[in-house]
Amino acid sequence: MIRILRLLQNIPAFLGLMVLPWLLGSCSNINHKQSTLDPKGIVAQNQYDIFMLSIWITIFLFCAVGGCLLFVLWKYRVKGEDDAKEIPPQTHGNPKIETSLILFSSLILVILAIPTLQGIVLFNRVPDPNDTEMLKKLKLERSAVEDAITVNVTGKRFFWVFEYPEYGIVTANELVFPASKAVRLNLRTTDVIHSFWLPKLAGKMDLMPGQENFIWFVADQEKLLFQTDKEGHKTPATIAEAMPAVHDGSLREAVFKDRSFFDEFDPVGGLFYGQCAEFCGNSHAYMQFRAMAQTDADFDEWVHRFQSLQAKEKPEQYNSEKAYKAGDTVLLKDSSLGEKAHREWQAAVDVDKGQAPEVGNEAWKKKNQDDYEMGRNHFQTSLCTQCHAVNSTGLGAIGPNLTLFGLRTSLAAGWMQNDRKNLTEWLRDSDKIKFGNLMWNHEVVKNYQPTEEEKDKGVVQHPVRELKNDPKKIEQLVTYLLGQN
Ligand code: HEC
Ligand SMILES: [Cu+2]
Repeated sequence: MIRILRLLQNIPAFLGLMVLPWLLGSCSNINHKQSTLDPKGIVAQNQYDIFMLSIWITIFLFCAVGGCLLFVLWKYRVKGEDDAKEIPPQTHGNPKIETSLILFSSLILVILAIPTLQGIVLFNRVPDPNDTEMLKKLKLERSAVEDAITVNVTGKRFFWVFEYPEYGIVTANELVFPASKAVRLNLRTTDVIHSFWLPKLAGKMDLMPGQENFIWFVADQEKLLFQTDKEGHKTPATIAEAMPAVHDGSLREAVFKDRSFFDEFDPVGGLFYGQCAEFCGNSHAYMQFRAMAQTDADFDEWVHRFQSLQAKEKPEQYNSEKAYKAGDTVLLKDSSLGEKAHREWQAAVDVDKGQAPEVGNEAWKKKNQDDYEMGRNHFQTSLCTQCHAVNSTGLGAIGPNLTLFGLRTSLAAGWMQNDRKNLTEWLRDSDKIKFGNLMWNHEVVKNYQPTEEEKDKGVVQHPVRELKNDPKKIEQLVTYLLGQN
């Protein structure tokens, strides 16, 4: 009986032994998308080094204390029947051992404190370009910190706004940056506390209401030059392969190729995955983002494309009193697209006064396909413009900026692949995909009062919630949105 009980006692240990290989197995691929143990930049590397130092110290302590314990258990074990009856001499304390243990523990704390404090200083600001000693120590080029770029990051329930104040441009959910430069991030929130976590590059920092926090990172270009297959096997890659351009859609192509959205490994070395790491409401887990390293030339081109769209004057209504130059764009009502709908026309040559754009007039060309134009019109009439800016910065907008949205790889804050199918689902019923999201649940939508005209047509709620009854409209909106590229 006792034997059986003894055996039963060992079951947890047996189970533990069986689980161990599985646990170790899951640790073997530490280069998955959001791994802290796969640093690719100086700041993350620094945090990793401190972490590993404390790991090694704790492993040493574990072995030292455990070893002493085992040694004592073995040395003073009961050897014979008589042994058990004799009580060993009783002593109280040992000043020598105790003092040396205190000193030793303090020493360990000091060993941990020095790099930690150094790390906090490093984390706190981009190194001074004139501090050559520091730059040498960090193996950083002077230009990397001298030409550092600034991004104002705003956390909103449940997505991210990325503003580049030096360039006057705004985007959302995908942070594009030059791999050769340091990136300063000013972190703010307009609602609750969020936390910016970009594990492979920057670590983690909270965004607090009424406070501006700060974080910076710089990628280690050498470490980005690889590609990863679906199983996590890495192969070396050229710059173009590791950092495909965002501005011409190459990165989008690379990410979508032979990859399903939830695969564990990032296909190219220059792509990073981030996450909100502070519970901020029901869709918190889906508040993700991406950071994309680019060559200097590709980054400049991306900025240039944004600038040309976001600074540009909106096309004006056609005015018959005005002459137009080749390339000018105007808006003119076109009932073939729908009641009250407008079309963009582009002058093919210089046009005199009074030559209104219309089909058959060679001087003007339709700027876009009909479906795109209809989508653009729905975007106004379905009140998407209440919350979204397209081709303008619209910094205070309630929703993500949709300029060049067709170049983005992900949808709904990194939560889905940005393709026709998912975008259609999103517009049909976004609450089903991302429960609690503020495109469906914002008070602007919830408290919407239809106009008399809308009531006559049977509309009872905000047009965003009516979309599911109109697949054609959704299709045209999708064409318009993905056409922003
Ligand atoms: C009440 C404000 C509001 C209205 C109206 C609205 N949206 Fe949104 N939209 C949002 C918010 C907020 C998000 C971010 C949702 C999230 O990811 O949590 C969003 C997200 C999106 C996204 C994904 C963007 C990204 O970066 O992933 C698209 C596309 C989009 N909306 C299109 C539309 C279209 C088309 C309409 C009109 C039919 C529309 N929205 C109307 C607030 C709104
Ligand atoms: Cu969150």
